[in-house]
Amino acid sequence: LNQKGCVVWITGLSGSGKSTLAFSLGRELHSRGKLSYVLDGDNLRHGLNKDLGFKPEDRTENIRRTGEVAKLFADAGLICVASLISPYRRDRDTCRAMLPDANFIEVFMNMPLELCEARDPKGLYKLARAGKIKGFTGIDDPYEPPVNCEIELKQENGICPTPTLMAGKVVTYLEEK
Ligand code: GGZ
Repeated sequence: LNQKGCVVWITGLSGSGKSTLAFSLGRELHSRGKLSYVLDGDNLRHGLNKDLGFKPEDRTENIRRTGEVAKLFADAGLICVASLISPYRRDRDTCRAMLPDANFIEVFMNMPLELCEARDPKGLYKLARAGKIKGFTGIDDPYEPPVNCEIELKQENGICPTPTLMAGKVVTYLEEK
């Protein structure tokens, strides 16, 4: 295995396309013979992090644990793709600090709230607007956008790039580094 491990950390609002990008990236890397593993926030909350909710201290612990596991995968030589809202800048920086700086690639899914809310794949924004979910990111809980991310993905001329195109941008970045 001729491959150096790293962590690709995807942050953004619910419905911004983090999981879709993460799994698309996983497939793209696989097709190039690269070993990767996806740690998806929503999935981890069914297992490793099932004891955690969405209070700020729970999110912080969710991100810390996931960062530690991502570091283990990177140590093992894999490209670990983590997709979590990870709304607080300090928590993301905690994960960054666990690795040599070049091995932590922060990817910002910079999609407008209106787009995420219009997609609303699980109807959670609707519930949050109705006050049935409290502390929902972007509605009544903050999202702090990165100031130091390695890659920013956003709409171009009002159109969201396809997951394949976005995954390609990340792969290009990884290849160049
Ligand atoms: C944000 C919430 C909430 C609240 C449930 N706020 O888009 P989804 O549905 O499928 O994925 C979201 C997931 C967020 O988990 P993370 O581990 O990524 O969050 S964090 O990094 O902030 O710890 C969303 C769903 O859980 N969800 N309640 N209140 N998202």
